Amino acid sequence: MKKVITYGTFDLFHFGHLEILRRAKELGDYLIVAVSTDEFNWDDKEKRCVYSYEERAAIVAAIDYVDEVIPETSWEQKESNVKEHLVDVFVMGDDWEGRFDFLNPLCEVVYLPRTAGISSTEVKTTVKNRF
Ligand code: C2G
Repeated sequence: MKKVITYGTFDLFHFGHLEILRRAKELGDYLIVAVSTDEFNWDDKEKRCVYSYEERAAIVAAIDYVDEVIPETSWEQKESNVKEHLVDVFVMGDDWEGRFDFLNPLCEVVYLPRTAGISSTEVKTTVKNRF
């Protein structure tokens, strides 16, 4: 079984998130998604989410492409995750190009093109301006 992993906040889940999960799953048979916790988002990414970790994780877990959801609590957990879960492929959007190449000896590292024209920030702006 070829195992794939990817990481993200997945707040205000949108088509760009769906597309990265779809393409990540195409690279293997089993997709693990690490969803960043509220504490990690606030302490390390200075991101304040609309939805809580529990809500974001539940939405991601409900996606057909996703086989397992784990919490992302630190930047440093990726190497241990890859080892513990026997991951074959590490996937991120290409806004992260090069940032995780250090994982190369452990697994294949793939950066996929972001879906243009959508982001959680743009969703917030659209909702604010349009409604
Ligand atoms: N993404 C995408 N297209 C978009 C928006 C996002 O392909 N239009 C991808 C991102 O490149 C990322 C994933 O969707 O791979 C999740 O994006 P975010 O929820 O914004 O996550 P991020 O803040 O990038 O956190 O340790 C890594 C971090 O947890 C990633």
